[in-house]
Amino acid sequence: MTVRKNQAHLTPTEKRNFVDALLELKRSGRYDTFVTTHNAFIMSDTDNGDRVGHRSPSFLPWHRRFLIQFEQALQAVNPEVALPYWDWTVDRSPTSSLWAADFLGGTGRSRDGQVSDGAFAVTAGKWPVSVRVDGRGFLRRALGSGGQQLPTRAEVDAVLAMPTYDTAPWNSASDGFRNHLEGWRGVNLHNRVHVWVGGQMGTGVSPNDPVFWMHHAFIDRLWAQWQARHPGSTYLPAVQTRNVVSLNDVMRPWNDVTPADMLDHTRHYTYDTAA
Ligand SMILES: [Cu+2]
Repeated sequence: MTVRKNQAHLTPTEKRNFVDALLELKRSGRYDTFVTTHNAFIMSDTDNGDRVGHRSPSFLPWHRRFLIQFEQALQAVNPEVALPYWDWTVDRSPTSSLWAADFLGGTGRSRDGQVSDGAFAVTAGKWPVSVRVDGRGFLRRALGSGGQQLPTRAEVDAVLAMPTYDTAPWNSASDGFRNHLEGWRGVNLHNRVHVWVGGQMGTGVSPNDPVFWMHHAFIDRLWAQWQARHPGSTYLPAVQTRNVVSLNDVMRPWNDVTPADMLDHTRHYTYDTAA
């Protein structure tokens, strides 16, 4: 059974296995297919039109399915690997071990944002950024440079306390748990973390940065925590609704999975701790 652990608690061997599996997916070309898929949905998900991956109720089940598929690709390289999660309410500094050279490498240099240490630095030769929205083919970051802080535990708890999963109009204007977690409304959790990392993480090709998976694994864990806190609440909308994925509609691009299928993560993996 796959157990997703807090990245801060990984052993040196677990870190190396994770990094090596990422590099192998990159080398084989498989990694970039995930970046391409994510960007296609970022480009097509709109507030007043069809929306599946983002700014809609299916943001959470869509990313859960996307991460499961990615984790399965990693496990085809090394069955020991599971996706770690990054609790950015605790590990909230550019000096966290997450950003050390033996794991993801650090922030970008001031001149052009280029990450210059660790396995994902372009100078290490194994992490070309090929699926891109500008001319720069190297991994970039600007950790915390926008002046914003990462969300606090208190801010997370206030969002976890919201009892309603999502509300009409089911987009970036909605009230409810999903949109506050996604960050278009309120204190801003998920979106703010993308901006805090900067570089490709602030764009539609955000999966170019391996921290994407750890950020989304933590968002996914917060969804599981919300479910545990609100056992009487469930995914909404439950009935068919124009332009959005209701409980029993299939989701693109897989077309064989519904939000209902994604509600119980324990069929696929567990977390190291429940809370
Ligand atoms: Cu995201």
